[in-house]
This record gives sequence, C-alpha cells and structure tokens, in this order.
Amino acid sequence: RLPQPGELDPIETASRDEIAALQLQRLKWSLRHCYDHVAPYRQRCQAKGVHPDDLKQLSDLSLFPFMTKSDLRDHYPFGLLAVPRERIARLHASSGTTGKSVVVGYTQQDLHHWADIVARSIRAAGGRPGDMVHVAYGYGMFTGGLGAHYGAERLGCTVVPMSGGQTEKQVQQIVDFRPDIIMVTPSYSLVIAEEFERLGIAPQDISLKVGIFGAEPWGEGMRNEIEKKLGIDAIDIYGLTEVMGPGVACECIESKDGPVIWEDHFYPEIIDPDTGEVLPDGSEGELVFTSLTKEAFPVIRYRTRDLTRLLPPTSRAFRRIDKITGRSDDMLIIRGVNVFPTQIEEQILRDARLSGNYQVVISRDGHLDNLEVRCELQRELSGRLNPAQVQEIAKSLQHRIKTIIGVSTRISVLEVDGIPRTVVGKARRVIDERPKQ
Ligand code: ADP
Ligand code: K
Repeated sequence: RLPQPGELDPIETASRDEIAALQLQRLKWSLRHCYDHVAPYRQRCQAKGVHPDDLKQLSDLSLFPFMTKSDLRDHYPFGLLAVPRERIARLHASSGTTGKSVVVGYTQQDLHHWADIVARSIRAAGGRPGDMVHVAYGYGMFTGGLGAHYGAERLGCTVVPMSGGQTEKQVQQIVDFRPDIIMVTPSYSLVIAEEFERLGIAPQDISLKVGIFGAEPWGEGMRNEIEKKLGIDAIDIYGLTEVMGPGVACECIESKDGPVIWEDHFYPEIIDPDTGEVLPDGSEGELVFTSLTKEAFPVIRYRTRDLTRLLPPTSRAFRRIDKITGRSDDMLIIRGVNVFPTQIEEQILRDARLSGNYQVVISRDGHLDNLEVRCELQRELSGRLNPAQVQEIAKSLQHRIKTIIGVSTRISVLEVDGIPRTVVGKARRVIDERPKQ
C-alpha cells in the first residue's frame, strides 16, 4: 500500500534544508541538555576543551566526544540519566547479546516520541489504522515487545500482545484472529513459518500481509525466504536500546531499500571505527547516533558498533541505512580472514534446497581456528535425498564460501530440525568453542 496524501508526518516529505534546520535547532538543545545534566559527559567535554556553544553547524558535532556501551556499564544503573529518577516513567535494558546488560530510562515525553516513531515505522511498512498487529517480540526489559506494542496502539491498530515462545499457540492465534501484520525477529519468523508448514497451511492462506523484522542482522536471501514461506512483504526495522529501541529506522514497503532513519529524532554519522573520523555518506563504517529529542537518557555520538552505510533519501526525505553487515563485535577472524555470520547466511540461502536456519561453530585445532557451518535442508527435501546429493550440496556451499568470502569451512548439512530453534530473544548464530584466553 502506498501512503495517501495526509497520512505522512509533514517532516517525512520536507526539504533537506527544512530537515537540517530542525536538526540544528534540536541538536543545540540536546547537547546543552546532556552537558548541563550528565556530569560524566560534561567532564569529558571539558577535558577535550569543547562546549555546546561551539556547535554552530551540524558538522561541528565532530568536535564532541563519543559515548560507548562501556560508559553505560561504568555508570550502571542510573549514572547517565539527565533527569531525576522520579521523572523516569519506564526502564528498559538491552538484551545483553554482548556482555552485561545496560539500563536506560524514558520520561513520559520520551515514551510518547517512541510510540510516534514506531507508529510511523509501521505505516512505512504498509500498516494502517484498523490493521491487526501480532507482536511476537519478547515483552519485558527487552525493548522489542513494548516498543512495538505502543507504536501499534498509537497508529490505531488492534494489538495482539503475544510475546515470544509458545509457537503452536502463536500460530493457532494467527489462524483464529487473522492479523494483517506480524512484528518479530527474522529468525523466529522462520520457526513460525515452519509451524504453518507442519500444519499444511499454504503461504497464500495465511492472513498476514506484512512482517516487520528487526533486532538481528538478516540479508536479502533471508528476506526472500521469509516472504516466500509466509506469503508476506518482509520489512526491516532497526533500533537499539541505548538510542531508543526498535523504530530508530524502518524500511518503506514501496521501495524496500534499507531502513529510513527518523532523522528528526536521531542524527546519524558514519565513522571510521579505528580512527573515529567522520566518513562521507556512502562509505562503509560504524553507525553513530545523537538523540535530538530525548530527555531522560540523551545520547551524544553514541557508537552503535553496527557496520553499514548512509544512503540518500528515496521514499521519504530522510536518509537510509544499508542492511547492517553485523556488529563489529560479531566479526569473526578465521585464519586472518574477517567473516560476518550474515555473509555465510547469504551463501547458504543462495541454495534453494537449504533453509534459513544455520549456525556457525568455531573451534581450535592446535593454533588454527576451524569454522564449521551447520545448515538444514528445507522440510520438503528432508529425508528424501541420497548421501551423494547431500554431499553435493555441502561441496558447492563450501566452494562458494571459499571463493566469495575466502575461508575454508567444514559444512554439515542436517535434516530439518537439526539446529536448535530460538523461540524467545535473539537467535544464537555463532558458537565459539575456542578456549577462553
Ligand atoms: P543487545 O545489544 O543486547 O542485543 P538490543 O536489543 O538493544 O540489545 O540490540 C540492538 C542491536 O541489535 C543493534 O545494535 C543491532 O546490532 C541489532 N539490530 C537491531 N535491529 C537490527 C536490524 N534491523 N538489522 C540488523 N541488526 C539489528
Ligand atoms: K500471507
């Protein structure tokens, strides 16, 4: 569905000059707010000899120090809040994919803005007031469930607050209630799709029309796989707890060309992760965000560790991000070659006989790292191929990974259900069996 006149916020179609003017005004406020109320950040600015008054134009932001996840850990739990604890309306924590979790807070106004941008995201994905939205992101400290929930309510949808897990019940409810939209991690959407397959329900008979998927990296191959199995349009939503939660950026259904950053609330930069230098749009690097409207937990130049590029506006006036390659801390270095799990995913899904469930296992053999790729046959083929056919699938995958990514792997092609499914939270794609240093 294309947006009709009057459905978009005016800023979504404003000129770049109008957007820049709004960003500059908000950026000045946000820097000042953080400097005045967050002592550790003020001290860091003072040590660097910069003051909010030094920001005359947007590009002056590069003068200011970064914030990182370790700042949140050092000041755990409430040391970076810019408002008194009594004004915090809600707390959330990151899911702790990489180490100890971090805590963030929101004022009533922050929650209001968050619901607005998630509503905007669902609209970008093709959702409209009156649609039924099945939320299968986990509810709780994780931002996924409640973030999606309040955004869908704000848009005027009928919300089904299912949360993660209980796959059979999820699917039964989808069959009974006939929702239009599902919001879930891409990996769990495949588990749901498998349950539909098991029940013999064809994609065209599933009521869902759109899925809004985030919280994990996933590539175009995965998009095709999910779209085919659920009979939907699969849309990419991006966000992180420290910056807000899901809905920092979301793809538009009419172009499906990477999440649009809601630039009136979040100012993006791409930096060289080694030097911290700001790179021009289009260059690959680490994504950095500065919040423009947040009260409780303003972030200034927050280093996401997510690697991507900034792309020019298409369906909206805001810039987009390219699909996230992965986090800098997801990168595996195997015998000197840098590898992201998503690159392996892409090669697996080029073979239509393999499904999107996979795992990468790293082990050490003497001084050498070994990479094993575990993948699964599609359900309809499972148990029906002879050993030579399975061997051929493994051989050609091994060859593609070697020639395209440059690493040698051992491939295990398993029957369906050979890899454990993650039904709550983020999929565990990498198992590192190397001894801890
Ligand atoms: P944690 O850091 O513990 O996983 P979060 O739930 O805040 O906690 O996760 C945010 C991270 O999830 C992002 O920094 C990014 O790495 C990943 N992520 C979120 N959405 C997407 C997406 N659409 N594509 C790729 N990665 C994503
Ligand atoms: K469908």
